[in-house]
Amino acid sequence: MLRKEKPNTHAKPTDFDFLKVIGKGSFGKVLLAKRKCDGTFYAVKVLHKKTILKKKEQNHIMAERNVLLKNVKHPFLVGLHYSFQTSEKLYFVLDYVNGGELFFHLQRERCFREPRARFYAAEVASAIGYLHSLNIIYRDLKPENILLDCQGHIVLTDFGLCKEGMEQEETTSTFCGTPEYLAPEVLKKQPYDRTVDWWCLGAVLYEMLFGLPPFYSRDVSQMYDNILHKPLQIQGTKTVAACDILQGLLHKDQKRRLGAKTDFLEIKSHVFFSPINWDDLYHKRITPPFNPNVAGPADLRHFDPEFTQEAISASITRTPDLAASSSSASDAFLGFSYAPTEEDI
Ligand code: ISQ
Repeated sequence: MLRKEKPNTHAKPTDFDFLKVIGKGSFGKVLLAKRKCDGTFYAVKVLHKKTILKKKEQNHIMAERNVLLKNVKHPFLVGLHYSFQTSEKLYFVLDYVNGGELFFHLQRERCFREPRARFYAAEVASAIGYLHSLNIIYRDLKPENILLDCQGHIVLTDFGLCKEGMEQEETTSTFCGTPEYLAPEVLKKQPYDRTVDWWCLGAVLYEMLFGLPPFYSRDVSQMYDNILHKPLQIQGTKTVAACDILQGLLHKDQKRRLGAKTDFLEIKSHVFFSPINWDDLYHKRITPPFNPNVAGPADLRHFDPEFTQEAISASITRTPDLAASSSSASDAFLGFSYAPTEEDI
C-alpha cells in the first residue's frame, strides 16, 4: 500500500496505554504500548528532542524517519506504522516483536551450530542486501538490534544510524557505532562504504559460531588494536565454508572484503550459503530452527527484566500543550510526523 506523506497531527501519546519499557538507546526508550481504540500492541520508540539536538543528531533521526517512510518494507526489517511528536518528544509507532533479542538466546546457549547460525545470517544478509539496493547503509548492525519474531524469524530494528542516498562508489566518514562490531575503516575514521555492513555480518556470524565477537578483549583499547592489526583466528571444528566466509567478511581491507565487488550477490553465492534457497528464505518458507514459544503479543518472557521492571515516566504518556513548545526544538523536526496508512486507522 502507498504511504501518503501528510503530517499526522491527530496521533498523540494519550492514544496509547504504555505498559513496559522493552528497550533503551542513547536517545530514549522503546515501550510496549497498547492502542486504546483497538487494543493493538505496538513498540513505540520515544526520543527526546533536547537530547537529539544536544548531540546534533537530528539528521540521523530524520534519516531514520525517512528510511522508514521511503516505503522501506522487507520481511526482516521492523515495520513503521506512523510517527508523531509533542513539543518535547518524537514518537515512532513500530511493529511489536516479542521473540526476544537473538543474542539473549545466544547467551543462553553459548553458541549456535552452523545450520542455525546460517539461517539467521542469511535473513540478516537478505535485509542488508535490500537496504543496499535502496542505497541505504545500515551501519549499526549489533546484537541488540537483531530480534526474533514470534515464529523465530529475524527482525532488524533501529534505523537511527542509517546513511541514506549512498551510491555504489560513494564513501562517508561520519563516526558512529558500537565498539565490538566496528570495522577497521570506521575505527580509523576513514571514509567507509556499504562494505561496513558485510564486516558487521561477519562479526554477527562469528559471535553466533564462537560465542564472543571477533577480536574480542575485555580491554577495549586492546580490542581496538586487535580489530586493526590482529589476524582473524578461527579455532575449533568449523567447516571450511564457515572459515572462508568469515575470512572474507572480516577482511580488514574493505576493497578485498567479500561483498566489495557485487555486494549481496557475492554473499548469496558463497558456498557457506549453498543450502539456502534465497527465494524461499525471503518468503519465510524456511521453518526457523528455533521457536521462541511466546504465548501471545503480551508475553514478555524474552525481554530483559532490567527493562521490563522499570517504571514508565509520566512525561512519556501525557500530551503537553503544544502552545508551550519551544520553537527551536519544533523547527528542527518539521515534517517529522506522518499519517498512518488506512490499515492503521
Ligand atoms: C519492536 N519490538 C520489540 C522491541 C523493539 C525494540 C526496538 C525497536 C522495535 C522493537
